[in-house]
Amino acid sequence: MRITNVRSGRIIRIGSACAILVILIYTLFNYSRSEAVSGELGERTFDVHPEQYKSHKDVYPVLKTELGNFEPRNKRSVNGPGEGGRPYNMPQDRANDIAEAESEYGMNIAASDDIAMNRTIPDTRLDECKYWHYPENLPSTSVIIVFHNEGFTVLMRTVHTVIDRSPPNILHEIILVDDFSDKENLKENLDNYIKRWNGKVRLIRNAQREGLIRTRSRGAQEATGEVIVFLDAHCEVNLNWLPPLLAPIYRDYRTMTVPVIDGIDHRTFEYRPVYSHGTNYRGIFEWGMLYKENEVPDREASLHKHSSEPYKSPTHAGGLFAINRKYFLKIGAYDPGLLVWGGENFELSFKIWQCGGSIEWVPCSRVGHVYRAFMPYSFGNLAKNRKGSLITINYKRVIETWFDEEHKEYFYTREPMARFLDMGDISEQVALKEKLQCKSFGWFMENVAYDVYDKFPKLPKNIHWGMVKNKASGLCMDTMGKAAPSYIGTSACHGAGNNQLFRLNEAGQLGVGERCVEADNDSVKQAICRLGTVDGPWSYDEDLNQLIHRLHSFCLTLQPHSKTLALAPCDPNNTYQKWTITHKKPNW
Ligand code: LR7
Ligand code: MN
Repeated sequence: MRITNVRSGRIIRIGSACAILVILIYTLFNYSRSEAVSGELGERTFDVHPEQYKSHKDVYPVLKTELGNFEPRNKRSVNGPGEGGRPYNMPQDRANDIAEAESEYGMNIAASDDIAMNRTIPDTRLDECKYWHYPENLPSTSVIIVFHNEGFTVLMRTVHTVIDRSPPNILHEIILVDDFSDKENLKENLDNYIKRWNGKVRLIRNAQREGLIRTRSRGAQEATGEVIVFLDAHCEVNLNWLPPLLAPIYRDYRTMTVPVIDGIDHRTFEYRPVYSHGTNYRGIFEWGMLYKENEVPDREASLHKHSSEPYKSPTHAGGLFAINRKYFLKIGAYDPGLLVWGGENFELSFKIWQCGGSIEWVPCSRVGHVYRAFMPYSFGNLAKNRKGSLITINYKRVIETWFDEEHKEYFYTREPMARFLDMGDISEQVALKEKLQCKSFGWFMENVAYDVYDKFPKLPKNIHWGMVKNKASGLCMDTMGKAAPSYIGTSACHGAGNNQLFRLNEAGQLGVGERCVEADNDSVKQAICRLGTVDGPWSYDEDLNQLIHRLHSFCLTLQPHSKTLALAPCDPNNTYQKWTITHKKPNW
């Protein structure tokens, strides 16, 4: 098995929703056709052309030998900064501008400012995509873009590409929702700029900061199209991106669709595919609720004749998707108790799947997204009076609503601190789940997210968790905030955050976050845990307080002079080999 990290050109960003570990499993595709049609329509209170659900005639895209009905006929070839999606390397004398832009926006807005709004980008689709013909009368669409302090040209390029690359009769409107930005050029300047679109682009502004989750729900309320498409405020949609996204929704209003996301480099604005050509991935998760991607398993791939066809996915990254507006509102939009950023992608996914809908990824719809260097904004007042990680609070709300007891246990094993977090009141979410008669999480795991277990098996219980404190020195094991793989260090014990929070499980795995502690004679490292495994070499001697590496039969030792960690022959009298692993209920 090979593990590949994609996003930002094969870089993993751990600890954010963009921390995507793509797992390449080379599967043999079995081309046998079976129709993934939902025959039963359920309650229909929507204005989504009921007659089309009675017969499935004319609602399916058809692959022909002639160019697709929505394919652009004329292609441009232009020279200039960033044209063709090529990297734009700014001259050396602009180094200060670049540094300033990067630190203010997490991306090089100075480069974006030099690049044409309607620049050309490479067509990253499979060639086959050009030959699909879609139903002509696809549903009218509102594109919703929420933003907080985004770079002006990046935000406007998102709008320009949507206008330029969407069929005008299908694109009903673009709604920009300003989540209380304070940048000057996003005020009057923006009001004036969008006038060129004669009302097709609408701008609404929050009276206070709401966070992206509530802001999106507001956009959905305000929209008047039949389908809504959400985009982050730093995207470029690719050729003929919209019809393939709409076709599955037109067929069944309970299907949410997700484009395949390409990468736009935050420094050079190079536009490039994230996945290797022709391979399909889908969204999954690990038990700490970090978003992951996995090559589409055979069980799903074998249902499709063409690799350009949409396929089912357990979840999605969060930012870019299309959904029938009334359906989105009927299933409660997003849980309004979710705060600012994170976990909403899982909430919506579990809700859709468990309550009768489905999620499809659409290989012929491609949208570029700028992966930032870091998150440039704070959570502001929204994080006030919240103890502990806001994102983990969101995860807790989602898992307490949608998981069953067995799976909740895996989450708390992986994120033991989450037990102590105050998630607020979820009774309305639970009532909604009852009302919609949603299926169990077990059903979801067995029928939809079955590939999660292959990579992230059920977790054995923790024997001990918390700070790993050395008796002789009083120091604690510490990740030192470094990215894996790297050495594990030691520092004064504080137990705050996650850097000193280790877990030893029944199967001998010593973990910290999604990493595992690995050791040889002269070093102790953290590395991403081997996929598909939950065991490890460690055991804890309760009497001698030793952490024993069973493979080497050596003990974990703090080296007195360097304060670094190593393995050494076990010596019951050596207090540098004695460790306690303890946690306290946090003092919140
Ligand atoms: O308080 C805020 N208010 C906002 O309106 C914070 C952000 N925002 C806006 C922001 O301007 C942007 O347009 O919300 C949008 C998303 O914020 P980002 O771009 O900072 O998020 P992200 O790209 O780092 O994170 C991903 O996970 C988020 C979890 O809540 C959202 O779902 C993002 O939409 C999502 N992005 C994607 O899925 C794009 C693909 C990246 C990956 C993986
Ligand atoms: Mn984003």
